[in-house]
Amino acid sequence: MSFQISSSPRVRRSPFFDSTVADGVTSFTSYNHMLMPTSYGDPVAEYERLIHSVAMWDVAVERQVEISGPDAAELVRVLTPRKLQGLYKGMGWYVPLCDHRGVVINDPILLKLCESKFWYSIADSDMLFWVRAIAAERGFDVEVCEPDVSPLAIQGPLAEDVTAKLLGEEIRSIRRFQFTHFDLNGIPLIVARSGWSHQGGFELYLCNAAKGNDLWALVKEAGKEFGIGPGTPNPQERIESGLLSWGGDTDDQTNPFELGLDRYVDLDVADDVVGIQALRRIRQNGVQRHQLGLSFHNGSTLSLLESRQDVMQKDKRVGFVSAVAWSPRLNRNIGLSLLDRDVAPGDEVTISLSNGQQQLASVCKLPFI
Ligand code: THG
Repeated sequence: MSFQISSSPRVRRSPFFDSTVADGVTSFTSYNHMLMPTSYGDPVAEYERLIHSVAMWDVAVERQVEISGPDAAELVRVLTPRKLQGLYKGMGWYVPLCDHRGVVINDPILLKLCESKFWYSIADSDMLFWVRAIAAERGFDVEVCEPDVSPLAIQGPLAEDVTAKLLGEEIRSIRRFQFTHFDLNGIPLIVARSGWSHQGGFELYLCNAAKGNDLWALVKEAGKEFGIGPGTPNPQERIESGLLSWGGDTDDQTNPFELGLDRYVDLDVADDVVGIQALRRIRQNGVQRHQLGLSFHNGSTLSLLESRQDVMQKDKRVGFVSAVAWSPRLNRNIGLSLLDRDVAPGDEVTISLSNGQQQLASVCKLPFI
Protein backbone atom coordinates (compact mmCIF):
# COMPACT_ATOMS: atom_id res chain seq x y z
CA MET A 1 0.00 0.00 0.00
CA SER A 2 1.40 3.39 -0.89
CA PHE A 3 -0.57 6.61 -0.99
CA GLN A 4 -0.20 10.28 -0.22
CA ILE A 5 -2.03 12.88 1.82
CA SER A 6 -3.51 15.59 -0.45
CA SER A 7 -2.58 19.16 0.38
CA SER A 8 -5.41 21.28 1.75
CA PRO A 9 -5.69 24.36 3.93
CA ARG A 10 -7.91 22.20 6.18
CA VAL A 11 -4.99 19.97 7.09
CA ARG A 12 -2.49 22.41 8.46
CA ARG A 13 1.27 22.08 8.59
CA SER A 14 3.36 22.62 11.67
CA PRO A 15 5.87 25.49 11.91
CA PHE A 16 8.52 22.72 12.11
CA PHE A 17 7.24 20.96 8.96
CA ASP A 18 10.12 21.87 6.61
CA SER A 19 12.69 20.84 9.22
CA THR A 20 11.01 17.48 9.81
CA VAL A 21 11.02 16.83 6.05
CA ALA A 22 14.70 17.80 5.86
CA ASP A 23 15.40 15.39 8.74
CA GLY A 24 13.74 12.51 6.90
CA VAL A 25 10.19 12.18 8.21
CA THR A 26 8.52 9.17 6.54
CA SER A 27 4.96 9.23 7.86
CA PHE A 28 2.36 11.55 9.34
CA THR A 29 -0.94 11.18 11.09
CA SER A 30 -3.63 13.83 11.31
CA TYR A 31 -4.32 15.32 14.74
CA ASN A 32 -6.30 18.46 15.53
CA HIS A 33 -6.62 19.06 11.77
CA MET A 34 -2.83 19.18 11.38
CA LEU A 35 -0.10 16.83 10.19
CA MET A 36 1.96 15.21 12.92
CA PRO A 37 5.12 13.21 12.18
CA THR A 38 4.79 9.57 13.29
CA SER A 39 8.05 8.10 11.99
CA TYR A 40 11.47 8.89 10.60
CA GLY A 41 11.78 5.39 9.16
CA ASP A 42 13.83 3.72 11.91
CA PRO A 43 11.51 2.75 14.79
CA VAL A 44 14.25 0.85 16.67
CA ALA A 45 16.58 3.88 16.72
CA GLU A 46 13.71 6.22 17.64
CA TYR A 47 12.73 4.05 20.60
CA GLU A 48 16.35 3.61 21.74
CA ARG A 49 16.97 7.36 21.66
CA LEU A 50 13.91 8.01 23.79
CA ILE A 51 14.84 5.34 26.37
CA HIS A 52 18.63 5.85 26.50
CA SER A 53 19.47 9.35 25.25
CA VAL A 54 17.27 12.09 23.82
CA ALA A 55 14.83 12.81 21.00
CA MET A 56 13.14 15.94 19.62
CA TRP A 57 9.49 15.75 18.59
CA ASP A 58 7.32 18.04 16.46
CA VAL A 59 4.16 18.09 18.59
CA ALA A 60 2.79 21.40 17.27
CA VAL A 61 -0.52 19.52 16.88
CA GLU A 62 -0.95 19.87 20.63
CA ARG A 63 -2.96 23.03 19.98
CA GLN A 64 -3.76 25.56 22.67
CA VAL A 65 -7.23 26.79 23.50
CA GLU A 66 -6.73 30.13 25.20
CA ILE A 67 -9.26 31.49 27.68
CA SER A 68 -8.79 35.04 28.91
CA GLY A 69 -10.88 37.66 30.62
CA PRO A 70 -12.55 38.37 33.97
CA ASP A 71 -14.41 35.01 34.09
CA ALA A 72 -11.56 32.82 32.78
CA ALA A 73 -10.97 31.12 36.16
CA GLU A 74 -14.70 30.46 36.54
CA LEU A 75 -14.89 28.91 33.10
CA VAL A 76 -11.97 26.52 33.65
CA ARG A 77 -13.47 25.59 37.02
CA VAL A 78 -16.79 24.47 35.51
CA LEU A 79 -15.12 22.66 32.60
CA THR A 80 -13.33 20.00 34.65
CA PRO A 81 -14.23 17.74 37.58
CA ARG A 82 -10.69 18.19 38.97
CA LYS A 83 -10.35 20.72 41.82
CA LEU A 84 -8.11 23.55 40.70
CA GLN A 85 -7.44 25.24 44.06
CA GLY A 86 -3.74 24.30 44.05
CA LEU A 87 -3.14 25.27 40.43
CA TYR A 88 -0.92 28.34 40.68
CA LYS A 89 0.40 30.64 37.98
CA GLY A 90 3.26 28.88 36.17
CA MET A 91 1.82 25.39 36.60
CA GLY A 92 0.16 23.00 34.18
CA TRP A 93 -2.12 20.20 35.35
CA TYR A 94 -3.52 17.18 33.59
CA VAL A 95 -7.32 17.61 33.64
CA PRO A 96 -9.99 15.37 32.13
CA LEU A 97 -12.74 17.32 30.37
CA CYS A 98 -16.11 15.55 30.46
CA ASP A 99 -19.42 16.18 28.75
CA HIS A 100 -22.77 16.19 30.52
CA ARG A 101 -22.86 12.38 30.42
CA GLY A 102 -19.54 12.17 32.26
CA VAL A 103 -17.83 10.97 29.08
CA VAL A 104 -14.21 12.10 28.60
CA ILE A 105 -14.14 14.43 25.56
CA ASN A 106 -10.48 15.49 25.91
CA ASP A 107 -7.58 15.10 28.36
CA PRO A 108 -5.51 18.27 28.08
CA ILE A 109 -2.90 19.91 30.23
CA LEU A 110 -4.32 23.12 31.70
CA LEU A 111 -1.67 25.84 31.98
CA LYS A 112 -2.31 28.84 34.20
CA LEU A 113 -0.58 31.89 32.69
CA CYS A 114 -2.08 34.36 35.19
CA GLU A 115 -5.30 34.78 37.18
CA SER A 116 -7.21 35.74 34.02
CA LYS A 117 -5.50 33.67 31.33
CA PHE A 118 -5.32 29.89 30.79
CA TRP A 119 -4.39 27.47 28.01
CA TYR A 120 -5.73 24.00 27.44
CA SER A 121 -3.03 22.06 25.59
CA ILE A 122 -5.46 19.70 23.92
CA ALA A 123 -5.62 16.14 22.61
CA ASP A 124 -7.34 15.39 19.30
CA SER A 125 -10.86 16.84 19.58
CA ASP A 126 -12.40 20.23 18.79
CA MET A 127 -12.36 21.87 22.21
CA LEU A 128 -12.47 25.42 20.88
CA PHE A 129 -16.16 24.97 19.95
CA TRP A 130 -17.01 23.26 23.24
CA VAL A 131 -15.27 25.90 25.39
CA ARG A 132 -16.92 28.76 23.47
CA ALA A 133 -20.34 27.12 23.73
CA ILE A 134 -20.14 26.51 27.48
CA ALA A 135 -18.83 30.07 28.00
CA ALA A 136 -21.76 31.55 26.06
CA GLU A 137 -24.40 29.35 27.71
CA ARG A 138 -23.13 30.32 31.16
CA GLY A 139 -22.89 34.01 30.24
CA PHE A 140 -19.19 34.24 31.11
CA ASP A 141 -17.16 37.29 30.18
CA VAL A 142 -14.22 35.63 28.38
CA GLU A 143 -12.35 35.52 25.08
CA VAL A 144 -11.67 32.07 23.64
CA CYS A 145 -9.15 31.68 20.82
CA GLU A 146 -6.37 29.53 19.38
CA PRO A 147 -3.14 31.47 19.97
CA ASP A 148 0.02 31.20 17.85
CA VAL A 149 1.63 28.50 20.02
CA SER A 150 3.32 25.28 18.86
CA PRO A 151 5.02 22.81 21.20
CA LEU A 152 8.29 21.05 20.45
CA ALA A 153 9.11 18.24 22.90
CA ILE A 154 12.59 17.17 24.04
CA GLN A 155 12.26 13.76 25.68
CA GLY A 156 14.59 11.17 27.16
CA PRO A 157 17.10 10.86 30.02
CA LEU A 158 19.43 13.48 28.46
CA ALA A 159 16.63 15.96 27.69
CA GLU A 160 17.51 18.09 30.71
CA ASP A 161 21.15 18.39 29.59
CA VAL A 162 20.07 19.46 26.11
CA THR A 163 17.57 21.99 27.44
CA ALA A 164 20.17 23.37 29.89
CA LYS A 165 22.67 23.75 27.06
CA LEU A 166 20.03 25.54 24.99
CA LEU A 167 18.50 27.81 27.63
CA GLY A 168 20.81 27.85 30.65
CA GLU A 169 21.33 25.93 33.87
CA GLU A 170 18.31 27.50 35.59
CA ILE A 171 15.97 25.18 33.72
CA ARG A 172 17.20 22.33 35.94
CA SER A 173 15.18 23.77 38.82
CA ILE A 174 11.87 23.74 36.90
CA ARG A 175 9.75 21.07 38.56
CA ARG A 176 7.43 18.62 36.81
CA PHE A 177 4.47 20.42 35.19
CA GLN A 178 5.91 23.85 36.01
CA PHE A 179 6.67 26.31 33.22
CA THR A 180 8.48 29.59 32.70
CA HIS A 181 8.93 32.20 29.94
CA PHE A 182 12.11 32.45 27.89
CA ASP A 183 13.45 34.54 25.05
CA LEU A 184 15.93 32.55 22.96
CA ASN A 185 17.68 34.97 20.57
CA GLY A 186 14.35 36.67 19.87
CA ILE A 187 12.32 33.42 19.82
CA PRO A 188 9.53 33.67 22.41
CA LEU A 189 9.09 30.43 24.36
CA ILE A 190 7.27 28.93 27.29
CA VAL A 191 9.27 26.03 28.69
CA ALA A 192 7.62 23.30 30.76
CA ARG A 193 8.88 20.09 32.30
CA SER A 194 6.33 17.75 30.72
CA GLY A 195 5.74 15.50 27.74
CA TRP A 196 3.92 12.41 26.57
CA SER A 197 6.50 9.87 27.78
CA HIS A 198 7.77 8.59 31.10
CA GLN A 199 11.41 9.21 30.17
CA GLY A 200 11.45 12.81 31.42
CA GLY A 201 11.92 15.97 29.45
CA PHE A 202 10.71 19.39 28.48
CA GLU A 203 8.23 20.97 26.12
CA LEU A 204 9.13 24.23 24.40
CA TYR A 205 5.95 26.08 23.50
CA LEU A 206 7.00 28.21 20.54
CA CYS A 207 5.01 31.49 20.56
CA ASN A 208 5.84 32.67 17.03
CA ALA A 209 5.21 30.20 14.19
CA ALA A 210 7.56 32.11 11.87
CA LYS A 211 10.48 30.93 14.05
CA GLY A 212 9.74 27.20 13.84
CA ASN A 213 12.67 26.17 11.68
CA ASP A 214 15.05 28.44 13.63
CA LEU A 215 14.02 26.78 16.90
CA TRP A 216 14.35 23.29 15.40
CA ALA A 217 17.91 24.11 14.25
CA LEU A 218 18.91 25.50 17.66
CA VAL A 219 17.59 22.44 19.54
CA LYS A 220 19.34 20.14 17.09
CA GLU A 221 22.61 22.03 17.52
CA ALA A 222 22.38 22.04 21.33
CA GLY A 223 21.55 18.34 21.31
CA LYS A 224 24.34 17.26 18.97
CA GLU A 225 26.85 16.31 21.66
CA PHE A 226 24.15 14.31 23.46
CA GLY A 227 23.22 12.31 20.38
CA ILE A 228 19.83 13.94 19.81
CA GLY A 229 17.78 12.78 16.85
CA PRO A 230 14.26 13.28 15.55
CA GLY A 231 11.44 11.24 17.04
CA THR A 232 7.70 11.26 17.59
CA PRO A 233 5.27 10.44 20.37
CA ASN A 234 6.28 6.80 20.70
CA PRO A 235 3.65 4.04 20.44
CA GLN A 236 5.80 1.44 22.22
CA GLU A 237 6.90 3.57 25.16
CA ARG A 238 3.46 5.03 25.69
CA ILE A 239 1.87 1.57 25.94
CA GLU A 240 4.62 0.41 28.31
CA SER A 241 3.96 3.52 30.43
CA GLY A 242 0.17 3.33 30.14
CA LEU A 243 -0.25 6.87 28.78
CA LEU A 244 -3.71 7.57 27.42
CA SER A 245 -4.32 8.31 23.75
CA TRP A 246 -7.70 10.00 23.73
CA GLY A 247 -9.86 8.93 20.77
CA GLY A 248 -7.72 5.83 20.27
CA ASP A 249 -8.16 4.17 23.66
CA THR A 250 -11.51 5.84 24.30
CA ASP A 251 -14.88 5.63 22.57
CA ASP A 252 -18.03 7.74 22.78
CA GLN A 253 -18.98 6.19 26.15
CA THR A 254 -15.70 6.20 28.06
CA ASN A 255 -15.72 7.83 31.49
CA PRO A 256 -12.65 8.75 33.59
CA PHE A 257 -13.15 5.89 36.09
CA GLU A 258 -12.91 3.30 33.32
CA LEU A 259 -9.52 4.78 32.43
CA GLY A 260 -8.17 4.83 35.96
CA LEU A 261 -8.25 8.62 36.00
CA ASP A 262 -10.02 8.65 39.37
CA ARG A 263 -7.31 10.81 40.93
CA TYR A 264 -8.19 13.66 38.56
CA VAL A 265 -11.89 13.58 39.49
CA ASP A 266 -13.14 15.19 42.71
CA LEU A 267 -16.76 14.21 43.27
CA ASP A 268 -17.27 17.03 45.78
CA VAL A 269 -16.67 19.89 43.32
CA ALA A 270 -19.62 22.30 42.96
CA ASP A 271 -22.83 21.09 41.33
CA ASP A 272 -22.40 23.46 38.38
CA VAL A 273 -19.33 21.62 37.03
CA VAL A 274 -20.16 20.09 33.64
CA GLY A 275 -20.74 16.35 33.98
CA ILE A 276 -20.39 16.12 37.76
CA GLN A 277 -23.94 14.85 38.32
CA ALA A 278 -23.37 12.05 35.82
CA LEU A 279 -19.96 11.21 37.30
CA ARG A 280 -21.47 10.86 40.78
CA ARG A 281 -24.13 8.52 39.38
CA ILE A 282 -21.53 6.44 37.55
CA ARG A 283 -19.39 6.17 40.68
CA GLN A 284 -22.41 5.09 42.72
CA ASN A 285 -23.58 2.48 40.20
CA GLY A 286 -20.06 1.21 39.53
CA VAL A 287 -18.23 1.20 36.22
CA GLN A 288 -19.11 -1.32 33.51
CA ARG A 289 -15.63 -1.50 31.94
CA HIS A 290 -12.00 -0.88 32.83
CA GLN A 291 -8.79 -0.25 30.93
CA LEU A 292 -6.28 -3.10 31.26
CA GLY A 293 -3.10 -4.28 29.60
CA LEU A 294 -2.75 -7.28 27.29
CA SER A 295 0.37 -9.40 27.19
CA PHE A 296 0.43 -11.40 23.94
CA HIS A 297 1.65 -14.98 23.75
CA ASN A 298 2.79 -14.60 20.14
CA GLY A 299 6.51 -13.80 19.98
CA SER A 300 6.68 -12.24 16.51
CA THR A 301 6.23 -8.49 16.19
CA LEU A 302 2.64 -7.36 15.68
CA SER A 303 2.04 -4.32 13.48
CA LEU A 304 0.16 -1.27 14.75
CA LEU A 305 -3.62 -1.47 14.68
CA GLU A 306 -5.68 0.25 11.99
CA SER A 307 -8.84 0.00 14.07
CA ARG A 308 -10.04 -1.30 17.40
CA GLN A 309 -10.37 -5.09 17.49
CA ASP A 310 -12.70 -7.31 19.48
CA VAL A 311 -11.46 -9.07 22.58
CA MET A 312 -13.16 -12.45 23.14
CA GLN A 313 -13.41 -14.69 26.17
CA LYS A 314 -14.99 -18.11 25.61
CA ASP A 315 -16.82 -16.93 22.43
CA LYS A 316 -18.21 -13.84 24.16
CA ARG A 317 -17.10 -10.33 23.19
CA VAL A 318 -15.74 -8.68 26.35
CA GLY A 319 -14.32 -5.44 24.94
CA PHE A 320 -11.81 -4.03 22.50
CA VAL A 321 -8.06 -3.68 22.09
CA SER A 322 -7.06 -0.12 21.14
CA ALA A 323 -3.29 -0.36 20.68
CA VAL A 324 -0.61 -3.03 20.30
CA ALA A 325 3.16 -2.78 19.95
CA TRP A 326 6.30 -4.78 20.37
CA SER A 327 7.95 -3.85 23.67
CA PRO A 328 11.74 -4.09 23.37
CA ARG A 329 12.16 -3.79 27.14
CA LEU A 330 9.64 -6.56 27.93
CA ASN A 331 10.58 -8.60 24.88
CA ARG A 332 6.96 -9.32 23.94
CA ASN A 333 3.90 -7.77 22.31
CA ILE A 334 1.76 -5.68 24.61
CA GLY A 335 -1.49 -3.80 24.20
CA LEU A 336 -4.13 -1.64 25.80
CA SER A 337 -7.76 -2.69 26.05
CA LEU A 338 -11.07 -1.58 27.48
CA LEU A 339 -12.75 -4.67 28.96
CA ASP A 340 -15.93 -5.62 30.79
CA ARG A 341 -15.60 -5.24 34.52
CA ASP A 342 -15.70 -8.97 35.28
CA VAL A 343 -12.59 -9.58 33.18
CA ALA A 344 -9.60 -9.43 35.55
CA PRO A 345 -5.80 -9.49 35.46
CA GLY A 346 -4.64 -13.08 34.95
CA ASP A 347 -7.53 -13.96 32.59
CA GLU A 348 -6.81 -15.35 29.14
CA VAL A 349 -8.47 -13.74 26.11
CA THR A 350 -8.46 -14.08 22.33
CA ILE A 351 -8.10 -11.21 19.87
CA SER A 352 -8.91 -11.43 16.19
CA LEU A 353 -6.66 -8.97 14.38
CA SER A 354 -7.68 -7.43 11.06
CA ASN A 355 -5.57 -9.93 9.08
CA GLY A 356 -7.86 -12.68 10.43
CA GLN A 357 -5.20 -14.02 12.78
CA GLN A 358 -6.24 -15.15 16.25
CA GLN A 359 -3.95 -14.03 19.05
CA LEU A 360 -3.89 -15.28 22.62
CA ALA A 361 -3.13 -12.81 25.39
CA SER A 362 -3.12 -12.57 29.17
CA VAL A 363 -4.89 -9.65 30.80
CA CYS A 364 -2.66 -7.61 33.11
CA LYS A 365 -2.56 -4.47 35.23
CA LEU A 366 -1.26 -1.09 33.98
CA PRO A 367 1.28 0.36 33.63
CA PHE A 368 3.53 -2.36 32.21
CA ILE A 369 6.67 -0.46 33.28
N1 THG B 1 1.81 17.80 26.24
C1 THG B 1 1.13 18.90 25.90
N2 THG B 1 -0.10 18.85 25.38
C2 THG B 1 -0.67 17.64 25.16
C3 THG B 1 -0.01 16.46 25.51
C4 THG B 1 1.28 16.55 26.07
N3 THG B 1 -1.90 17.58 24.60
C5 THG B 1 -2.39 16.33 24.11
C6 THG B 1 -2.03 15.17 25.00
N4 THG B 1 -0.61 15.22 25.31
C7 THG B 1 -2.83 15.23 26.27
N5 THG B 1 -2.77 14.02 26.99
C8 THG B 1 -1.89 13.77 28.02
C9 THG B 1 -1.93 12.52 28.60
C10 THG B 1 -1.09 12.22 29.67
C11 THG B 1 -0.21 13.18 30.14
C12 THG B 1 -0.17 14.42 29.55
C13 THG B 1 -1.03 14.73 28.50
C14 THG B 1 0.68 12.91 31.30
N6 THG B 1 0.24 12.04 32.23
C15 THG B 1 1.01 11.65 33.41
C16 THG B 1 1.02 10.14 33.52
O1 THG B 1 0.05 9.51 33.14
O2 THG B 1 1.98 9.64 34.08
C17 THG B 1 0.39 12.10 34.71
C18 THG B 1 0.06 13.50 34.84
C19 THG B 1 -0.05 13.95 36.28
O3 THG B 1 0.48 13.23 37.17
O4 THG B 1 -0.67 14.97 36.54
O5 THG B 1 1.74 13.47 31.43
O6 THG B 1 1.95 15.54 26.39
N7 THG B 1 1.69 20.10 26.08
